[in-house]
Amino acid sequence: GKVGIIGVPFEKGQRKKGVAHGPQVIRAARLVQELELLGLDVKDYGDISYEVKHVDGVNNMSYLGDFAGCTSCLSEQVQKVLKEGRRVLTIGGDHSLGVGSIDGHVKEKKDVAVIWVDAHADLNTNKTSESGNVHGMPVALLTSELADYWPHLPGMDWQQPMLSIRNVAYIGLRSIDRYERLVIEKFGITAFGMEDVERYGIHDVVYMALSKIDPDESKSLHVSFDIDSLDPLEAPCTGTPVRGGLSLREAVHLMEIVCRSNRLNALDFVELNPHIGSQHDVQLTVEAAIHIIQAGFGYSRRGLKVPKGITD
Ligand code: DIR
Ligand code: MN
Ligand code: MN
Ligand code: MN
Repeated sequence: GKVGIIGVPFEKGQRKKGVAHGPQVIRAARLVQELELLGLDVKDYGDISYEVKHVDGVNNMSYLGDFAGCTSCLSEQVQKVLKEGRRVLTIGGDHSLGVGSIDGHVKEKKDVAVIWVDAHADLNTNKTSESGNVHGMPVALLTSELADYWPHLPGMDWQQPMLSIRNVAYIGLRSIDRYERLVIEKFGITAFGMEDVERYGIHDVVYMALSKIDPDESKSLHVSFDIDSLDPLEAPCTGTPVRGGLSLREAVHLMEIVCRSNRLNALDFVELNPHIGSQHDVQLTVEAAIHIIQAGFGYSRRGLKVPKGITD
């Protein structure tokens, strides 16, 4: 298998400094080497560099020009990596980058299903957001059913929402804003919160999510993984932690199941902020990140198979 890594040191989708250093600390934890140990051909495309779009602002949407510049560049880069026959690992940065990575994936593979692993639904528009932070809006920007709820967004004309909300499933939810809940109910969005993980277990939750968004087992899969889906006891370094989250074991198993589908073509890993917490906290969080990413690209807790030709 072939994998391409894209770093996105973007942090203007929210207000806390430090998320932009996510790619750097995850690479420093031997990301490339760990993936190579799985027998993968890994190419690191480095961090994206983008130009800020100088556009008129939009009410209650911070740094629209920066966001538009970053995500349009990321979309292009994701298409390029997929065209080279590689699965894409995008490392953030905050979750607003999902607009670029998923747009690129959909443009390249057309039929895409998304698992959004997060404590939050990221389903606000500029009209419903209480924060004005774009990292709380990517799902609403990406999905065609929600297109009518947006004003014209200068700088975002390259992005026409081509993903149906029926092809999106949430796992890990436990902090949903009032209007987000309304939207989830109105459109019957597939959403598994922590209550469901508690009730059914992570294994069944992942299979139920996949059977809803990809019943024919034919779509190209995209996992957009917000590290705040994890319990802050295991991943403390993130901007908006919420108690009572997924265990690292549950997150790893989620990724193992998706990996076994052989259709995981893109993984976003976002919201790790190494400027939050102690040095020990950062080490815990980065290690958790590495384990989750490894599981997504084929690491087996049963031990790796011996390659053919070594034993015989
Ligand atoms: C909140 C927080 N729903 C907002 N969202 C976060 O700002 O829209 N997403 N933290 O990850
Ligand atoms: Mn998020
Ligand atoms: Mn979140
Ligand atoms: Mn280990």
